[in-house]
Amino acid sequence: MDTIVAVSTPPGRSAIAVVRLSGAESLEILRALVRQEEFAPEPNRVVLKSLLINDDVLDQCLVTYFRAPHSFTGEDMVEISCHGSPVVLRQLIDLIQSYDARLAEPGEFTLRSCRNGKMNLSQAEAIRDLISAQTRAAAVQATRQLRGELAEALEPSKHELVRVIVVLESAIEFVEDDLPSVQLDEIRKTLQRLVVDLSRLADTYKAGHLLRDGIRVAIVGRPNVGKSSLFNKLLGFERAIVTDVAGTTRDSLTESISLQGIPVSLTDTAGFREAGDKIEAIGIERTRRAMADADLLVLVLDGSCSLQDEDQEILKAAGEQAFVVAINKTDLPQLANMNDHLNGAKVVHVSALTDEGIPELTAAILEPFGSLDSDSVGLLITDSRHHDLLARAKISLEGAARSMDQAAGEEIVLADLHNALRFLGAITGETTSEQILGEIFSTFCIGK
Ligand SMILES: Nc1nc2c(ncn2[C@@H]2O[C@H](COP(=O)(O)OP(=O)(O)OP(=O)(O)O)[C@@H](O)[C@H]2O)c(=O)[nH]1
Ligand SMILES: [Mg+2]
Repeated sequence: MDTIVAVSTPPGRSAIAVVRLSGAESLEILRALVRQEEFAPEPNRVVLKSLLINDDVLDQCLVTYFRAPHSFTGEDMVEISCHGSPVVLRQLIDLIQSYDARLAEPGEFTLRSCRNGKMNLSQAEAIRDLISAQTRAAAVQATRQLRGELAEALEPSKHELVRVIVVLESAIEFVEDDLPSVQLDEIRKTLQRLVVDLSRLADTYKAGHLLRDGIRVAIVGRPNVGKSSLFNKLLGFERAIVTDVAGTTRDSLTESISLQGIPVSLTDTAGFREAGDKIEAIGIERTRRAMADADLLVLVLDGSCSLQDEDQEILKAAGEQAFVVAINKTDLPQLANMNDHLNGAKVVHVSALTDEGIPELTAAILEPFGSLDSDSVGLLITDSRHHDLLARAKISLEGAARSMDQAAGEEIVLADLHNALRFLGAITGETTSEQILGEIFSTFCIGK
């Protein structure tokens, strides 16, 4: 394997930046950098060294040597913690490249770690997810996957599947007659159980992907009902302008927040009405777009006024989309009959002025997505690739069960069972092709 190098810390100026090297030449390159041919650092021990460039000191750094196989990648590695100066880093990377190392591809350190059996593919993906986690709950799930929980959860199913395959394979090889019906029944039951187990795991994706990717929520309603006031309340600071002038918000505003550990991208929109001028018309067009993009709408009504045509319009525009109705301004005298027009939609009464009902609004926003309190939920499938492979494994198992019911030959049943095993193996990377591996690791950043 050639030796690779990358800056593993983010670009920009910082107190410290870390440069990583991995590959057989790592130690030789370190020796060249410190200009000591005999330099024999103790593995895993940090030492202070001056790195030299054209006889000048480039920087004083802490360097650590990790000897194969006891390193992140399983290869010889060197980590250099230098000062986080883009000028130093540029020169250092150029210098290292002149000593027989090349720039690492995205995710290449982790890819090597997988190839050398230091971690499986789902663990490598967990590193990526942990780094990009937006909330604590998402980070908790990534850490669980990093510890190998997903691979562990799949192990019993894979084990059972292999057992069934062995029975059927040996039936073809050695048994003259068909398998006895008791044994066939047992296999059928095992397949059913596997389908149930894999479905249960696959179903956690509904919640799991929200934890990773978050949900998009748009606050909509006619002008002056208090959309921006509620937006600011949910955000926890005065982001949007609030006035008593109808049509205050002209453009959509989006901010990221965490609601009980779920990343939420929250959008405040321009009030929905017949546009008064060109700017407002564009704003309202953007409201329509935000509505179409949202996973959930918070439809705001003013509880102190009767329902108006514009309110009906927005209810109609919401159409089939998931929405929660927030009847705002409960601190003012309320008109009683509003619920009659809402066809049983989920309704919460709130006041952006007094904070009444804000926790209920938060709960109503999250309700359609299930409870995801990070400490009480089990392992969740968060990655669409894993979900897809589980679904495919399940389909193959169902196919195998059907073939058995139709008394098809063992070969036909086995083809589906082998497919199922391959799909499960691809989750942890045992049966993942080089091309797919390349695609997965290209989603990593450089230096990881
Ligand atoms: N009494 C009372 N007034 C509120 C409440 N929420 C908002 N308001 C007032 O209603 C007016 C409109 O509030 P905004 O938050 O700007 O309303 P909006 O829906 O964003 O309006 P546009 O941006 O024009 O579409 C302001 O004067 C707010 O102070 C509430 O819960 N109670
Ligand atoms: Mg507004």
